[in-house]
Amino acid sequence: MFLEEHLVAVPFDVKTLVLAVAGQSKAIAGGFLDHSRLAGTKNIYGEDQLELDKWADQLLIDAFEETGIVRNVASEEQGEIVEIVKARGSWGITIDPLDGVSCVKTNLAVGTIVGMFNEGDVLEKGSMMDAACFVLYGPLTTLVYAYKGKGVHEFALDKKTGRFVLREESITIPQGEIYGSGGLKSEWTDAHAKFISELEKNNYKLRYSGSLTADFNQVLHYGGVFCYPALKNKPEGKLRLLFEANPLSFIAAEANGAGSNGVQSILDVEPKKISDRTPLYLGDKKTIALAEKFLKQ
Ligand code: P6P
Repeated sequence: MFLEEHLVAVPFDVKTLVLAVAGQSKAIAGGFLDHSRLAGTKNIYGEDQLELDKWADQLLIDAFEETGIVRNVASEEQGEIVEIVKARGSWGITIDPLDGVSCVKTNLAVGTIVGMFNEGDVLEKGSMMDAACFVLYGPLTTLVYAYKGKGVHEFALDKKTGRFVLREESITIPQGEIYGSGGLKSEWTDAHAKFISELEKNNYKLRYSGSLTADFNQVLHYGGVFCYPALKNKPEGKLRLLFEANPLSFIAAEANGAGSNGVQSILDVEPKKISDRTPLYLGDKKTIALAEKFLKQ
């Protein structure tokens, strides 16, 4: 089954938005060689932007504008929310155009992460999200989408035909024994260090690539947990609430898993500003419950 056929099961607007991402992902997948120089600019987090970041960002913003149904786009690469005045629709979109872009240098998988709100307010809690998707640029280019209540489904790009073909339907996160944790061990809080030590005592295996989308995708298929915790000198952690934590927590929850900041569901966190960061634990329900048991102490 092709992506466009599978999307018949969701509202037409959601189909339009997911297909807009799928369309641009083909251009992005083909652009890594030509756009990997530094752009000489920094994003709202003060991080150096590659040409890739800005190029992928503009491709996606233009594609969402082209749909005619998107009113606001909040992007990790833009300082402010991009208002699309002539839009006839009211969708609000969050994008991390190229998450993990520093991994392009070492040819590791990187991703595009998208959140979709039909009422247009991208600063709503993640629980108000209607749909989310991510693209993973690895040995395969895969697209995973979720619409509220309709499960999580994965497609792979057939580069011979340019079409996304169903690879796995109704994915649920199994109880697994993989863990990945960001941050320097010396910066981990005692609670997080005790959690990781408990995982290792229970034979969890370390898998960490430095690319959130790739590391989450591994947990989506094999279970366990990906975490980027609060650190001693960074209580808010590193990852972005709107652009990374919310869409991936939405997908995790739709796959019968969970996303937490260590004390509560990410989807219940009230964003304050578009640049909010958050500690993040994504994984199977049992492992996330164990994380919260340690982190709440
Ligand atoms: P560190 C990539 O820069 C990113 O935002 C996520 O994709 C990834 O999980 C994390 O940062 C890696 O951070 O500190 O391990 O390099």
